[in-house]
Amino acid sequence: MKYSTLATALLFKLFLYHAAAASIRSIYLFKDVLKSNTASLTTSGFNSLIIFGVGILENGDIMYYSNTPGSVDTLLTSNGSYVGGAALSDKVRSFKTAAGTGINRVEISMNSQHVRELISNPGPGANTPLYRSFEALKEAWTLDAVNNDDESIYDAASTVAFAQMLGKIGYKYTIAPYTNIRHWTTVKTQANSGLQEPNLLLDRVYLQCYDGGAGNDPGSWQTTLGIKVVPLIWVTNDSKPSQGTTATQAQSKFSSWNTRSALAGGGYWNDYDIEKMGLSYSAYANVLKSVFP
Ligand SMILES: *[C@@H]1O[C@H](CO)[C@@H](O)[C@H](O)[C@H]1NC(C)=O
Ligand SMILES: CC(=O)N[C@H]1CO[C@H](CO)[C@@H](O)[C@@H]1O
Repeated sequence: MKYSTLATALLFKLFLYHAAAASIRSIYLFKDVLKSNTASLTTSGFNSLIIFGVGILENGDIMYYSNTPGSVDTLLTSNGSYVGGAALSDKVRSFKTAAGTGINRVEISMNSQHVRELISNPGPGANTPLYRSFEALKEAWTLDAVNNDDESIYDAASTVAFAQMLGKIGYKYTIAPYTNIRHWTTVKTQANSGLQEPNLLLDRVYLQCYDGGAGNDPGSWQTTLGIKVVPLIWVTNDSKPSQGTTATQAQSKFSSWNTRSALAGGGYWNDYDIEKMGLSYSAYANVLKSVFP
């Protein structure tokens, strides 16, 4: 009796572990979420959406920057309250609740502007505008994680303090490096100090393997970082065609990387180009489903 209870508990743990360890199939949302094709984004086979272009202002408010013609920048929080409007919160919430959705994780992606200054003064306390802004936005958008796409500041101490503040609010923290592996190794090691799977704070690494990061080898990054990575490639694009990757080319890139060292999943930069270039969400998502089931 005792033994079988124990066995059941162990099996359940094993099941949970595998459920939690499902491969990551991600795409960055560069296009205004109010204008992109939500049905395709949620039902093509992706499970993780990362909303690009969110930023912190000098006073700790959060802005959603427009990257789409005809859209305007939208203030999301003001002095710790959500002010982004119901249209946006309904849209972002729908990613995980729409009929037939495969999305189980939504992240926002930002650079590190103003993080160092705000973490130094007034600090990461629960009464600060910065803390309350992230708390309000998490609630309004039902977010799971904040993605750090710092490509210029690289201040490890404030980055880790910010990540820990987000962890207290209930976010996971993720990174999107293209270079500076030493910085990211420091951040990962400090953010996850004393933590084990599945309770890691910094639980995902989306590695840019295009443009400035075109030479990156996901296998060697994950060996150095000590955590599995999710390589990102850029879909066919008319601004830097040389960095564009068709679904067929993506299939061979992802599968050859994954054969050499088992990865956490794969992902794409970005939805705007898929729609602008008239490409198929399903074709790109099917590649991820086949290499990272
Ligand atoms: C910001 O919010 C705090 C907490 O609700 C409040 O005490 C403070 O007066 C507000 N500041 C401004 C400028 O509205
Ligand atoms: C993500 C990105 O840089 N997309 C670019 C693709 O090409 C168009 C047109 O050249 C640009 O406007 C986009 O910014």
